[in-house]
Amino acid sequence: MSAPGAFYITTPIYYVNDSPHIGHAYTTLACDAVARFMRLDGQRVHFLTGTDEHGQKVDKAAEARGMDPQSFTDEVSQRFRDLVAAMGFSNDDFIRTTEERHKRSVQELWRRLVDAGEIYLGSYAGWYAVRDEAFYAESEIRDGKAPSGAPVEWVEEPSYFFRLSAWQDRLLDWYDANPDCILPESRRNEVISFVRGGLQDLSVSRTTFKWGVPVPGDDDHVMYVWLDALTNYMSAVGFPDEQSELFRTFWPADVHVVGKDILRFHAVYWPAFLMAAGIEPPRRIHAHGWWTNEGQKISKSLGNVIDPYELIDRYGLDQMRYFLLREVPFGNDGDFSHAAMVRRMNSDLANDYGNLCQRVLSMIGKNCGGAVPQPGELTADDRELLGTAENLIDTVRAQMERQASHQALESIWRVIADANRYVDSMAPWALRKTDPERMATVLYALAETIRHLAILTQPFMPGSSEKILDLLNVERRDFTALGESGRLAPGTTLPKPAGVFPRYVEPEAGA
Ligand code: ME8
Repeated sequence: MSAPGAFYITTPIYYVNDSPHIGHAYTTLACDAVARFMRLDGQRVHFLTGTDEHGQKVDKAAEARGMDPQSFTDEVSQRFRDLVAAMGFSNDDFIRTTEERHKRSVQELWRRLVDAGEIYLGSYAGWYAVRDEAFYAESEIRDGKAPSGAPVEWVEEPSYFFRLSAWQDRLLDWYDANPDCILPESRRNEVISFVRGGLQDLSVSRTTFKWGVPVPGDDDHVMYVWLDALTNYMSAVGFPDEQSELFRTFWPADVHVVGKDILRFHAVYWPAFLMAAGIEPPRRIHAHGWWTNEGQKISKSLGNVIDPYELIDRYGLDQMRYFLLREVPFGNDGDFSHAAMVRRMNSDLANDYGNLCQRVLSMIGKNCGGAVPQPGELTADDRELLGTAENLIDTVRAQMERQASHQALESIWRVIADANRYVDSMAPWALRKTDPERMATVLYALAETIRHLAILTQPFMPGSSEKILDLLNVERRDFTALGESGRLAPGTTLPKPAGVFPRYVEPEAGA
């Protein structure tokens, strides 16, 4: 993996044939939560996203708009950058495959593959799906379509080939030696059985259009867009300068997060290219599932594409982030529905987390002079709640090491439920008159629990967590502040409490 203490995570680079939608936002969000978590946990993180700008699909989209491909890609790539800003993503870099640093890197990879005898000139005659930018064997074509449903066209042209067929056993050995290199397990099994079924040499250049990186020494060919695109993960950390600090620190990548549609490219072709060039393959490829909209496949022709900006406007950024990360086990398919979104927003956020913070902070505001209360001796119940909050990091860390944000959130919400039960059973409002010292202890234990919760929810809901930590006047917010070392100091003045998670209320009809 990256050097000790370093962590490199990537999203796919998105095609610039179209505007970003919820699927793109989701993949980058999944990475953002992990990247933020690792930073708070003291790792040096490199989080990369970007755009895939070459190939026939983008070329055709530019042509359809009557634009030259470079101006077209400049325009559409900017929309992906705008989404990064709107979603508050914390990526450290944004790569475009039309940048010089990338062209230099992919041409060097090509030369190394040629030097290693892994590329030869031949000619291709077969099916190609522009929508998938993928070659398909005759046996894969059903009713004139690719297995993905994409239309195919017959292509015959001179082509360079990569000797993929020679890599079958070494790929199988690699999967075998690295049980977690493809997640989830069900997808790993699919990849292994695909490779066991035998591999064909792969066409890695095209001659019928020009929009790509030229093949070194043969300008008639541009490189196959997937060889070009996959290499972005290395270009961004300085390849071919393998002695650079960036490359030595971050290569091989710890995890490439991808949608299930592009797993084969990442889990078969990419490690084969790298091993063939004598470069270490990535540590993990984690494939997530597909979002549908109110039960329907998302597609432009159905007109049901979900615009991330609309979700942010309607529900709020952190609410949307929470929903996407919590609703679906990472790796599974998931459905977006308004009803499910509102349920999560009102029940998990407003009722469970929001209400806990609101109750505790307003009781402190009213009954403790607006300052962190001075606790008395802790009872077994108090210690149990605090212990649960303090130990939460161990559980969540193990879950985040497997990119399982949904599990991490479930674990955090179990502690929120514990804390709410504790409030109900301790009834601090009743202690106010009968035993104010005990009330102060209970509110202190709760404030400390909320401090832990808010530190841990930062990767998922950065803005709201920040507000809660502000309300507790907490300065140190990384994970070293968890436990005793960051304890709230009794007597610290707190700002006036304010609600953090509003309830969703349906707009009045006609409003
Ligand atoms: O494939 N649900 O780019 P792309 C979940 N350029 N995720 C979705 C989704 C949905 N309905 N729709 C899209 C490419 N995605 C290549 C990648 S990488 C070297 C090159 C997400 O613009 C998901 O992550 O078609 C999927 O893998 C990605 O968008 C495909 O983006």
